[in-house]
Amino acid sequence: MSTVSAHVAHALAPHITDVFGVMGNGNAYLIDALIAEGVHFTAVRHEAGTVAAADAYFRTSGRVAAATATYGAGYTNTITALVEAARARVPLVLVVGDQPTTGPRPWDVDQAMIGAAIGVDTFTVGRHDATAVTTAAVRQALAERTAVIVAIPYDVAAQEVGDPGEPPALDLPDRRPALDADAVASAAAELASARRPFILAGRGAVLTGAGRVLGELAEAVGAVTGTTATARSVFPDARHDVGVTGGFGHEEAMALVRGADVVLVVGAALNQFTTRFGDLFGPAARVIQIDDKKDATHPSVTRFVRGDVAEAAQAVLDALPTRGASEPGWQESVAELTQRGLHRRHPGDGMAADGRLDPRSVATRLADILPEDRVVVSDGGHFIGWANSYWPVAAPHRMQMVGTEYQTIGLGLPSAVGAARACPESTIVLSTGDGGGLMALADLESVVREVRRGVVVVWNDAAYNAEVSLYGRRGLDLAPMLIPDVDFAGLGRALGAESAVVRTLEDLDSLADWVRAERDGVFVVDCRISPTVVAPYQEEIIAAASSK
Ligand SMILES: Cc1ncc(C[n+]2csc(CCOP(=O)(O)OP(=O)(O)O)c2C)c(N)n1
Repeated sequence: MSTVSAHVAHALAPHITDVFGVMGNGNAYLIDALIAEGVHFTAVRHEAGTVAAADAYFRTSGRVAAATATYGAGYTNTITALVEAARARVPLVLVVGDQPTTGPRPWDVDQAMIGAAIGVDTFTVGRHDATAVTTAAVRQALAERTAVIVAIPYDVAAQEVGDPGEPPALDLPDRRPALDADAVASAAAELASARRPFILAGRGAVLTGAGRVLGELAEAVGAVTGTTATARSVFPDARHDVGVTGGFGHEEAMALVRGADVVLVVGAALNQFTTRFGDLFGPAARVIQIDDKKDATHPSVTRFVRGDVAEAAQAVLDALPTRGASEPGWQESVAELTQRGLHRRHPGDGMAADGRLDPRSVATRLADILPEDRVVVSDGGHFIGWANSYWPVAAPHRMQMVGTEYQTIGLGLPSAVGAARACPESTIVLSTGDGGGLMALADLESVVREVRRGVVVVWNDAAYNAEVSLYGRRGLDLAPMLIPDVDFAGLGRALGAESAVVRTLEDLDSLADWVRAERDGVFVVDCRISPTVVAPYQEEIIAAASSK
């Protein structure tokens, strides 16, 4: 005999390796059954972390994400992370308890309605359909690349319902939009005629594994390439790549991009950050966009090709009438830039006038210290500019910016746990602010317990500096934007990590020694940086906000 929860676990097990969870009355039987099925269970300490860890597990490994929480309060604690996963097109199954089939108890809420409100479908299992319903949920998560909820009503979770039998085949429907051959041919002709072509790849290129074909396309037309912040290093050949575009980009490289006459945008939505609030491309540039969305996502787009990103890029490559039409020296201009310091950034002044560290100097020194096998996980906040501009990225899965789609902070610590499960052989480096770090503090315990080898970099400026730099300048009361000097090194030590408070650049030597010793464990570097050094990308945001 086996329970409804065991049927759910049995249907899930062929599709997942890992599940991240917090246990409660609503999912106790499920977790037990998943473990019995051989699925690896990782405990996190806050339910937001269950989804955040699973989401980062997918982003880093490409494998289906799974999380679990109990009903009611456990479920509602997951919502912010769940919105992020759904909007970031992460195939994720969240299994939760739910109100009994007999109706809500005083501590229940209408969970399916909350799911509907955030655009995430709920698949509620019954006594006799748990296997089929769970399989349908997995099918939707994968076919639509989205998050789904499997809900187990409280009164059926532990009911014995007999042998689950073999789960039905997944039979994934092909949801790729049909390619318009004329649109492909026109895009290919336009690209082939370009004198200074530029190919910009975004996360859609990473998600569909388009890196190789985009590399061939760039080679065929003689294009300069670049990426959005979430697709760094997707092009296999770095020689003609200007790296990240937008506010994290290098000034001269962005000037080069502005000189492009034809731009091919692949799997990038062209948001305000990528486009530098509209300034990335020259006014005369023709902009071709390949995306699976219904329509072009930006007014600058002059030609839209709808399709699966990798498939459409391949079709454009196949349809090229000529090869290598670009201006002599166009691609080589990237090499010149590289010689002149494309990958070097302002080294900072060591110390800022307020006696705290210049974050640019810390970022520069950390770029030397951090091991090359790293997977960087970055939470959100003003500090994101430092890791993104100063630390090279070896492959797309080695830099994960979490929370970007929903613009949420506070998912960094549990995301590091998911990345560690995805890449156990790598050093996991978390880049977090003090604000986001405190929001997710419960899962510092999970990081110390679960990350085999990791470094937690806290950009500790005693402030919500994204706010200080914007609203502080406008004269709003600073007090709510400030945070006391929190001792993250002490917090780390209390939970079993090694750590250092970093007040001078020399204080980073202990981290360098630790990295050199190649020891396992987690090292918390509590970097006391100055809030007065504002990142260039943030200046762009401030300028755009004040021109409105
Ligand atoms: C869940 C959530 N709450 C609040 C915000 C607004 N917000 C954006 S950045 C930020 C400050 C983050 O502070 P910290 O982590 O210390 O990084 P810093 O900006 O100081 O570099 C805040 C509060 C948000 N994006 N998400």
